[in-house]
Amino acid sequence: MATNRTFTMIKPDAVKNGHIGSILAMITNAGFKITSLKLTQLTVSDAEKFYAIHSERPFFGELVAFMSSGPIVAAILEKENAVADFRTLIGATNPADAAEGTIRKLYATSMGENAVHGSDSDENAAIEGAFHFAGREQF
Ligand code: RTP
Ligand code: MG
Repeated sequence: MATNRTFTMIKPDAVKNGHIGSILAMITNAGFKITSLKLTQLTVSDAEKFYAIHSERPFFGELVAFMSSGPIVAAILEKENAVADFRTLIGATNPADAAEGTIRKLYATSMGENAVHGSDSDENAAIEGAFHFAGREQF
């Protein structure tokens, strides 16, 4: 299996609730290497661009408002099979369906406020990483 990269955000709910350290520890303990990292905040326009794929969905307005509501942690992560393994580590979108021991099971509060983002493909991981990090911030 090739080493590749995924992109994640610790969402505003988890930052607000004090879970940055615990979530980063779970990520590194699961074998992911952090190659970019920062605390930042999305503007409404940034959130609309980042989640443009969901612009026709009924929850889009709520999603954009939530994702721009406070600071987030953005990171690029490296590991073998990074995209799929990270989605396993975070668990299902709805924390009620997330497996025991996953980040969302532990820290998400609802379907909308679900603690973390994980890219859904290698292609989107590259696009999302470049959206957040300039070349000199990528290691
Ligand atoms: P993400 O992109 O954030 O990693 O989450 P995901 O792949 O598991 O889920 P996705 O279908 O891509 O949805 C993106 C985010 O939109 C919010 N959402 N709310 N209220 C709802 O029915 C609903 N459905 C999705 C969640 O914050 C989800 O993570
Ligand atoms: Mg998604």
